[in-house]
Amino acid sequence: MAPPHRQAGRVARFAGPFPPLRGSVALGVVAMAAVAAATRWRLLLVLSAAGLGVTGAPQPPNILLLLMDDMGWGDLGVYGEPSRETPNLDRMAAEGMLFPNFYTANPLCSPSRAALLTGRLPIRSGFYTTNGHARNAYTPQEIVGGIPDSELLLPELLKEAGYTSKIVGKWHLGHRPQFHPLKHGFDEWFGSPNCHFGPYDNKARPNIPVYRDWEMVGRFYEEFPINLKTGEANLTQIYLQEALDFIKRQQAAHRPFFLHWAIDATHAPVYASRPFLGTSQRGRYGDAVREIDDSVGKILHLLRDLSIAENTFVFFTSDNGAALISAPRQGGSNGPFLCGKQTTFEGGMREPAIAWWPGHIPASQVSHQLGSIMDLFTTSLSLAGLEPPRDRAIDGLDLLPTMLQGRLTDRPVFYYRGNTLMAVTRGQYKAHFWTWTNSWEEFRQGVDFCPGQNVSGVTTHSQEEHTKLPLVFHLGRDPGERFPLSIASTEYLDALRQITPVVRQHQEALVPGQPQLNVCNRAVMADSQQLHHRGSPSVLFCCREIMATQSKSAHEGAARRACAEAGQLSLGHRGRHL
Ligand SMILES: [Ca+2]
Repeated sequence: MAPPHRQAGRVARFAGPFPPLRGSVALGVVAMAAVAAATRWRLLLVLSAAGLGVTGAPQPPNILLLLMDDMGWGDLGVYGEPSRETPNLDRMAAEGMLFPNFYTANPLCSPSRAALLTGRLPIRSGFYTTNGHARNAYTPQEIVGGIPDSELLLPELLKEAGYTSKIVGKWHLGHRPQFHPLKHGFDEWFGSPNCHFGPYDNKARPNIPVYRDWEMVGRFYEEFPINLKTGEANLTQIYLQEALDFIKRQQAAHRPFFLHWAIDATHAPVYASRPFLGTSQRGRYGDAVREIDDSVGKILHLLRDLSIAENTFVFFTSDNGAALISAPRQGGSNGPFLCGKQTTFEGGMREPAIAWWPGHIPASQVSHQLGSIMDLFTTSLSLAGLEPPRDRAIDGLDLLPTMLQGRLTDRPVFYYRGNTLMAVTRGQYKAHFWTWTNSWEEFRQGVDFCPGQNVSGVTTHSQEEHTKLPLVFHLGRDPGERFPLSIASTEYLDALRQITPVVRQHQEALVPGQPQLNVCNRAVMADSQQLHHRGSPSVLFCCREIMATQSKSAHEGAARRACAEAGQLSLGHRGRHL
């Protein structure tokens, strides 16, 4: 018998027609037709599943999630980028629905990707670290954690409705064999487990591998060259072909598909192929965006050519805000928003977002729904006629009523760094309980998450606690978070009255997952073989932490000896300066 979560996940839903439209003339007939169609195939799915002999049931819609890497809210023409170099994405928005208030779940790659595929805040799935307050974490090569088996990923659940799933591009949910995407529901993979940093010397640290399904087919900077000097790499073209081939094959086989196109040309070091290099007014970063835009145009064109556009739901967004530490040469734009990647200001968390499903989502709509990357999980299940698992907290909303009927749902947005709840938005009000950009130490070395944007008392370089008197901003009037409301104002008190109970409820119910992204896993560090990356900052950090503890556990003792053997720390003062 299937375990309970499987049973919960496989329930095909027939919820009856959506409730009547609420007075939106613009949405009228098209939305009604979409609702009717969605309802019809759900009914057929249920009848079919119940063995009532229904044959030839229409397929649930294909799902195509286009996830960008470090692309900012302000990088598309439709979001106001002055060069207007994204005609295909702008057209996609004109044919679909734009979400100006759409958020990721963490301002860093790994946790936000885990959130998309699980529908859960990273604090629940374990995609955080306990190594330091408010510390963001991800999965570089030496992190041994990854997506736990206990998490249910979107492709695993979609399998129950007959979907074939492929991920193209960056996985970033763990590089060890047990975390491989094909062990977590994907049927196919072409891409890498990590960022395309490098080149490395291939001795102490190998270049990042590239996989086709189970097989490693090469490495970045070797079989898959990236020229750091010129910015030339053919990767976006390869990822485009992977997408087009997959779509054609699934269409020919009449199978519903889920394609997660998680490409990374806009993550530093940014790259583009030769025909796009030097073509943007924005420099190399713009070249990368132009190639992505062109590729999205080709993908949507293929869907039309194959006559499956009306049966394919497409959503475009990014995993976190633009990396301003690399801007303007290697990083994008967060438009009017404060700071960028790594921070819980709007620039780190608010993302470009476009939904496209011709004949269903009415064209040229702007939705002010507060949306989240985690909604893509729940919405995709809804499209497949599935319900989210009932045995765990799910943070994603089903956005279909928003997209098909224009309905708005009141919901908070939680902004985490690591395991620290930094801020919460409800409606137009955002309350910061902690402010922090990066440490003074880093800042003095030239690392700046908010270049040219310092706001006194807001973009702080020490961790400032405001849990008793949060900093509150009205994001409608002040999207750049520059003018905190006066704590003596009625508006401030009203805003807190709305937000405080939401925070209390969230924190009381929260059950954090086992942290997966600690750089300092004692059991692993005890193995001196694991210290082969001994020059890396995370190993140095871990050794320093191990040496500072007094624990007498076996793992701890072995880890201490391994660190000492690796020559990282000689029990003396050197560690304090690492
Ligand atoms: Ca990213």
